[in-house]
Amino acid sequence: MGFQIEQICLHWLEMPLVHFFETSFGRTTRRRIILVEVSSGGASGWGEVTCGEHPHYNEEWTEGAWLILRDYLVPEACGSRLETPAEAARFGARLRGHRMARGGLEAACWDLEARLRGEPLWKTLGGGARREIPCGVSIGIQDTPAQLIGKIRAELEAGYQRIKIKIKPGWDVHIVEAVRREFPDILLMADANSAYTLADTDRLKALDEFGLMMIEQPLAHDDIIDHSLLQEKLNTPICLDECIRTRHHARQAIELGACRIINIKLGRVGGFTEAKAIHDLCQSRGIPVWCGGMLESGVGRAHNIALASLENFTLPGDVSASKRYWTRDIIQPPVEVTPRGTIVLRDEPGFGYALDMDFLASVRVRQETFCAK
Ligand code: OSB
Ligand code: MG
Repeated sequence: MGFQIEQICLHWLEMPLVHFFETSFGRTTRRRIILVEVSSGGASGWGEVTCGEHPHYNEEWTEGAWLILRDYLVPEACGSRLETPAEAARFGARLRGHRMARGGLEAACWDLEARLRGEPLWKTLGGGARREIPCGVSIGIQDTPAQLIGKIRAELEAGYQRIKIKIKPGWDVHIVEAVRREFPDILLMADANSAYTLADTDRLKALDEFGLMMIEQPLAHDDIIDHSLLQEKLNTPICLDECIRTRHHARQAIELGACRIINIKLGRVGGFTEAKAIHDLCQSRGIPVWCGGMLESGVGRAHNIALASLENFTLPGDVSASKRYWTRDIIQPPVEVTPRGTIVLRDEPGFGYALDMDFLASVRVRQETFCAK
């Protein structure tokens, strides 16, 4: 199909989270979210920039992403003709980093293509390997272990298939032990967000005892070699998140034995084109993948659902119901999870949900439109 980009609108939203989310790098209570709206022929496609409010998960943050979009990506994209949405991956290809900003624009182009074709985004992507996406939850560091246990119980009762808890030095072995004692048989994993070094090998090795599905990104955000040394020592599979930004990193990590599982995040890798390439590579090497989350609004959430319908997303992802994050989401209906702990794919064109434009306008604090004549 293809299209010419006639207009791009950037929307900056601010929305409080239902509950704070704490990782080894800090606590988030309010999200600042950039949506990218790309228009052509009377239709609009939407993408979400998934960076945090501060450059702690990676180097990107909302304010910086806005400038990268305004000063680099949007001027390059405006007026461009794309034959396929995969060509949108070229926008910003000469920049170093800033993949989440690029990914927001790229995802909007995929959504627009799907809408122009009148088909669901999962179909445009070549997904739909399953009609229901298996879902897990990511539970942040809490103020007390009892609060964590209570939250886990509530999520299990809601049907979620696996539980991920965040760990950091001082909130790790005894916490995993307490959770295991309470829930001996659940699918359980831990995410360290780069809080450890090889000097902590014994501490991480102590986690082997608790039958975790995986430990996510224990070491530095940009390291592959030390993870391969650590993986040799652990029985628990390592899953890499932060340090896999491209198919090139995925290949290096697999060849060095740095992980046995990869978390694919649409923004972190710069969009659907790179996400699909990493997915395909992992599939050919027998490495299962799952879809990570970045506390997205309904737009990014819907994109994650489409992505997670690709064949090799065999493990439950961090893709969960809107109400875990927002009292009101910007899409209609909100994303809901079945009692089986799944999200059912939708057949509407594009990302599959309607935008609640009135509510979106009420949480928008900044907006800029480009390349309209
Ligand atoms: O490491 O997976 C992560 C949230 C913000 C930054 C990093 C991470 C996360 C999550 C949340 O784990 C996943 C979600 O529920 O969206
Ligand atoms: Mg992670």
